[in-house]
Amino acid sequence: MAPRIDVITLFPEAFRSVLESSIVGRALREARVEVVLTNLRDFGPDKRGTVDDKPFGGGPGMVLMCDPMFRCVEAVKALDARPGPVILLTPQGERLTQGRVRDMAGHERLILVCGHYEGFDERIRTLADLELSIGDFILTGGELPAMVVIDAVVRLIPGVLGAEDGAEEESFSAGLLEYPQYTRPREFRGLTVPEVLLSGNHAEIARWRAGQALERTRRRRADLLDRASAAEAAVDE
Ligand code: 4G3
Repeated sequence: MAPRIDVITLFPEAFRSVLESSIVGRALREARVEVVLTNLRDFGPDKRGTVDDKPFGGGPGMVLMCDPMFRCVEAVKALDARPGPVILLTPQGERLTQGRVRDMAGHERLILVCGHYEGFDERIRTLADLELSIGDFILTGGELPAMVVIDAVVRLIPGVLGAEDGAEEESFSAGLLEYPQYTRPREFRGLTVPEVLLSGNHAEIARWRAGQALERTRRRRADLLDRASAAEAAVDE
């Protein structure tokens, strides 16, 4: 059975672009994943669908209320028998990494919750198995972070990318940045392609690429290099 991603949001229509994008759209059409959007507003107490209120203690802005969110998460859980982690997208969460994306892709079900306004009632956090942040910046809502999670997870579902792309993920999720790539023409406005790539010597090409990936990582993202030292040994061979 295809994995299922539920999204709880006040702006379900915002997800159209991602769900209709070429790769995620095809995965949905081929039923390799199911994405179900639930509008939190449907769980508000009145006809308006009010889901926020003024903060106790005063202060600016509005806060998402407990009752609509609790009932919504409970209802969404009941839509499918399979269990799965409830994940809140918040700036206070653990940082999203490829490793956490891989963990999420291993679940048959994910329930993503998008916060809004100035935040949510602190008690809503008790619904979450995990809080995730896509980076140290504030957005107007959790929708874009949820779309980032959907895109990153769906591309890891077997069959979603071609076999070659899948293999690529294996080697470069080892923690190195990608090596430089080139295509025709061999010379463009005086910019040339490294000779080794035209040599046909596949062992030498592999060695060059590994060295480039390592060097690029050292220059741009030295923080990633601890995990990549194993790759260094391969280049030294
Ligand atoms: C909850 C996530 C939600 C509390 C959400 C703001 C950035 C991220 C929100 C709150 C978000 C992120 C909605 N902004 N970095 N905004 O992943 O203060």
